[in-house]
Amino acid sequence: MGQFIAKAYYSHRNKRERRLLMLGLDGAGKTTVLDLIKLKEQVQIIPTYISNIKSVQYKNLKFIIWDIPDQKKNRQLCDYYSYFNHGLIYVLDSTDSNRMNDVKQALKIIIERMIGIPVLILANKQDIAVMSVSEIQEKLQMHTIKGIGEWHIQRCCSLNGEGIYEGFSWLSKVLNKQQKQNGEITNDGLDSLLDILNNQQKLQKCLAH
Ligand SMILES: Nc1nc2c(ncn2[C@@H]2O[C@H](COP(=O)(O)OP(=O)(O)OP(=O)(O)O)[C@@H](O)[C@H]2O)c(=O)[nH]1
Ligand SMILES: [Mg+2]
Repeated sequence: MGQFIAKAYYSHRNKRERRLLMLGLDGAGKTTVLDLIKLKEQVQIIPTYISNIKSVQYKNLKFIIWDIPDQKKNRQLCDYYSYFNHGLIYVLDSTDSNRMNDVKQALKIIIERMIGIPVLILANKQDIAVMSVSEIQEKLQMHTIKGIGEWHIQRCCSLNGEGIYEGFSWLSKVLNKQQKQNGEITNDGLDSLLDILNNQQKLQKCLAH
């Protein structure tokens, strides 16, 4: 009986998990966004896993978010992206108009690799922004990317939290809608991925390349 309850609990719990990638150029504010949510939502950091995979409860969903610093150096980690395929949070620095082409290019590469993935773009640092959301939209030309699914650009400031919850709320609505249309998502592969990532030696080797 106990086993049955445990199984039912785990299967219910897993059904509500969504694995999200968090990408963005260096210094865009990814870690600040996650730290902010952590403070407000009592995030439970998975202690034995590498520190930049975090679990955040948002309404009925539990997001497992992988914040990946400096994607250029971590190219080898791209092989693991496909496990975090329920949604993409792309954080961009709204003061950094010089690197918008790099942002556009990075988005194109990842979206063409993960066709149809819902994309939340956090236009961060709006407290000191030099670009408005409409300017960012104009520069990114999201609709021209092959395989683009639902996407949304959210103005935000991760220092004071403005806009962050609106962004997550949009994402959770899209994910809940997809669940209704496509049925429950299973988490095949997550445990093995975390095992791999847990193996620090292998990860270090990846980072060294
Ligand atoms: N003014 C302002 N500064 C911000 C905001 N969000 C982040 N920052 C600052 O931007 C800097 C970089 O933030 P991080 O969160 O470390 O950026 P990151 O994307 O995780 O960077 P990497 O780990 O290097 O890829 C820090 O000094 C933050 O305090 C914001 O909304 N407004
Ligand atoms: Mg960081």
